[in-house]
Amino acid sequence: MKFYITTPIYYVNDIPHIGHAYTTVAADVISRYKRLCGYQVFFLTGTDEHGQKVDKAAKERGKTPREHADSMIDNFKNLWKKLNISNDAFIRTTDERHIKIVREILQKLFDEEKIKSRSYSGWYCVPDERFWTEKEIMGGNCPDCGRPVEHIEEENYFFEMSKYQQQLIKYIEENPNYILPETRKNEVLGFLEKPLGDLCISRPKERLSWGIPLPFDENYVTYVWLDALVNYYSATKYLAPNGEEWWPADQHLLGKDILTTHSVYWSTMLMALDMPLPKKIYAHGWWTVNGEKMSKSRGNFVDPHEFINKYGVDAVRYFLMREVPFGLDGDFSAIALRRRINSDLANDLGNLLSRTLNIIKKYREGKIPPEIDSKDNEMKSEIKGLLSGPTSARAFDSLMGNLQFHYALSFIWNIIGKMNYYAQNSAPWREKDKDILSNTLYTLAEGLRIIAVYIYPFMPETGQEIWNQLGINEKIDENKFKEVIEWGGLKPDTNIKIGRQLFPRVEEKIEISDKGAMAESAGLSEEKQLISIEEFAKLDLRVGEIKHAERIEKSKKLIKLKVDIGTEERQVVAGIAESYIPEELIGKKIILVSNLKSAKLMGVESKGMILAAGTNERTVIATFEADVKPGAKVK
Ligand code: ME8
Repeated sequence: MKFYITTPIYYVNDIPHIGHAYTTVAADVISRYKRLCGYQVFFLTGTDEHGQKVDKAAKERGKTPREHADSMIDNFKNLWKKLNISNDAFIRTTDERHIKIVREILQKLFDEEKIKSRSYSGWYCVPDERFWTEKEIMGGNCPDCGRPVEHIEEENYFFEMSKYQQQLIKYIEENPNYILPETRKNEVLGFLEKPLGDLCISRPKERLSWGIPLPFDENYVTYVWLDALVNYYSATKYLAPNGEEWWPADQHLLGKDILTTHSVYWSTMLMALDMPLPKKIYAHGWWTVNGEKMSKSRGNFVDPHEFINKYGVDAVRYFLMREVPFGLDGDFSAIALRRRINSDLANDLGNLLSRTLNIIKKYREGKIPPEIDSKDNEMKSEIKGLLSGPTSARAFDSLMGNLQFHYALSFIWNIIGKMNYYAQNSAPWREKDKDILSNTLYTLAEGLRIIAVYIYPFMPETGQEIWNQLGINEKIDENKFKEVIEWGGLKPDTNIKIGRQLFPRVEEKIEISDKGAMAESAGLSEEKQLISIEEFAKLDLRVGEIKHAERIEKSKKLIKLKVDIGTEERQVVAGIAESYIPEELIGKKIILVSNLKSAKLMGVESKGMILAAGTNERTVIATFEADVKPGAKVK
């Protein structure tokens, strides 16, 4: 079983930022998971080094483009190393062998009269390295990035892309998983409703010398995209393992910014070459900072090194995969990252491990106790059922196969939540019955062993550290996923090795060292922290009395409340089910934000929000010192 996955090859005009890290981490998660499932994986990343953009960056630094590219690639390689990226190869478009293959492909298309010369008049956007027609540009600017375009009039070579328009539409329609997510597929089909032009694939050397010369006319170099896209194929010829046939790729992973070039330019080129198309193209969403595009000139460039140095590599990997459903856009915020570290990593996962190991140390002399099945209970079988067995493996595999990282992690954290609840509620350390204590501790330790396997693709160091602390002297990645998630792998009598705290808690408030970008991204730059009294007055805060409370089925966190606010009874959904049982809420006087836009949570309408504060352990709702009437305004 083979699996070939690629990231885009990144331009070397600048250093990589969190957006580049995002795609690369996602590709790494899939690669690690596939390897665990027994696939032989070829995971390719690399750099795109030709073209006007890189040429310009080199000139600005007083270097030749080649010197500039050579000096930049370690920025990528070092970041991937620091992020524990397990790529099998790193391609550079300046590699001799890549250049040779690009030239062979161009020659073939030219010989078959699929590339022709004609005069060209149009507009070029340097940052996007894209041509646009007169009709497409907007007020002299690129319709995509909004920056000024250059007018170009010259004799050029064209790839007859238009001839493949109908074939491509048919292919996309017949292969519904070719372009994902579905919204992106529909965008591409929408784009293909308009006539597709031919693709200008050359630049005269006197205008741009930094590119691969056309084999049939050395006065021209090839358009950077044609060179770049071929990397996915050329790498299979000189960088892939075992000298086997690796084309077509199973998965191209990229950002939505370059979906057209991949789904239209690359697909039609492959059709013209009579080559198979990649099996899947997945375009993920875009990270912004405070709603704005990230760039050095805007000063909101998020440098992954800074966060890895502060919080550790796995916290950053986890945040990127957990915070935003893959496919959607997200806004990067340091505060959100810190919250995730404290809640999901320190509180949920970290506590579960330290709690389990410390009880084993105290009550079982640091040895994994045996499992005594006859004393099973409901909670235990639920944990067991969720973690191991073919149904769990299938459910997880389907989420991973559809790149639903966010949901895959929620699935695991839901189980971690249940295990923490189990640890707390069976209060094992107070239990007199030795068998029940052993049984509970075995369930927690064995559950953690399996959790470590599930999280390994996302957080390889953490997964392995959990195994080490459980006393397992094996490497997770030397096992097969389906076998290793079978219940019972942990041997009784194993000596545990309590080690470092997995995720120390971090300060959630804005830190002085946070750059402007991060503070702003949390919407809390100094200026923004202060509001006027008029702005405060916009909030309609009312005293409410809770009349009715019930848990929302299938939700761990939500409770549905009926709140009397004097004039009416409001339905409000609150995320407090882990801190309160519904009965104890009845009769409490709370503060309700009564003019909040209504929202649906797990399909239940909520009209307002009750105020509460979080401690390390629980969420506590705000109430009043003395009796106040429902409906009174809170000022
Ligand atoms: O386009 N949010 O290179 P590039 C999410 N060389 N992902 C982001 C991002 C952001 N803000 N910024 C960058 C090129 N990315 C070409 C590709 S491929 C044959 C040639 C990620 O350096 C995302 O994967 O501009 C995006 O598609 C890619 O980096 C663009 O990298």
